[in-house]
Amino acid sequence: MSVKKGLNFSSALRYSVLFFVVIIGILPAAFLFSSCSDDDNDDNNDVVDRIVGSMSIIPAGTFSQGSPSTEECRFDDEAQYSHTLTRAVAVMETEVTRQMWADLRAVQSSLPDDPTATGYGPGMNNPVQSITWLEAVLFANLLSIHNGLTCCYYIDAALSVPLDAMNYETGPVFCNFDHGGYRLMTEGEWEYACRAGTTTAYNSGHDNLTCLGSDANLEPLAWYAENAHVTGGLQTHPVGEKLANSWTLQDMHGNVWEWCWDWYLSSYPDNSTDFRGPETGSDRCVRGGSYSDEPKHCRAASRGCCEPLTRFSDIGFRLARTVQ
Ligand SMILES: [Ca+2]
Repeated sequence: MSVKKGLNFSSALRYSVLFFVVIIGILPAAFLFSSCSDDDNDDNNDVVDRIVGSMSIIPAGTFSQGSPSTEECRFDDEAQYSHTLTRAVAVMETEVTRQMWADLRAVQSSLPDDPTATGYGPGMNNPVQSITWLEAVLFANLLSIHNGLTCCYYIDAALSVPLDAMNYETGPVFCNFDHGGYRLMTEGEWEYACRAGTTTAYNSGHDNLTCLGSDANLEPLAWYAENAHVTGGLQTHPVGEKLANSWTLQDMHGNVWEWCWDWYLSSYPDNSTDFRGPETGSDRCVRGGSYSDEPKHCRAASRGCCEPLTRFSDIGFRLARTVQ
């Protein structure tokens, strides 16, 4: 037989204490998830984000950015230099998908509609595309807010006014790379993450066999112009279907070009540390090639650039976080 106990004074006192403990715990948490300027969860070493999925920790290191002079169909803006990256970053294993966009919008209603031109990739697991650079950094800040992380993007040089849905199209954008929130990678970080220690044209350890047309060395790694046909023409494909590099990153070659932080500069610096591009410019860099590109544009060293407000169906993005 069970006995249902009444609530005596002692129990009421305990429940009252419990109530206030819960309230005191909830209020700061609620504030944390609505602000862009709180402390980062530095002790949160999770590599699976609730919105954007698995992230791989990419260690600091030094590598040769660019392509060797012997690489086939390279371009003049790829001259190699030694680049040291002093910060470890967590990098999304895939490009941002339409489902990720929808999931963030469900909890951050100021995020604009998914800009994807669905005629070039309708599936929810296909990458977001036709996105402007400014929309990409807005997504990053809103994801930081959702996860209680300090935002990286600001609209003032003093880094005091966070970029948000009301101001993201108004002016210059500044990045605090010391903050732990989500951000685009620099070009150097992107190529370092793509190569995963390789020095070849592709991150599998193989060079390209051709500049145009079908390339058997690219086929396992990328959706590109020779294999991305579906009924109706060339399209993006669901993320994560091609082989990962040794740092578990997929679709670094092909599917969609990925926005990076840097303003484009046609020449690299001499040996550099944490190079982040020029202070100003007209075009932001994109990397990796896309479903509509030939093999030469899908090489690890290949560089592209577009104006920040450009919308092309072959440009998407992936995010990273400074973790050390
Ligand atoms: Ca890609």
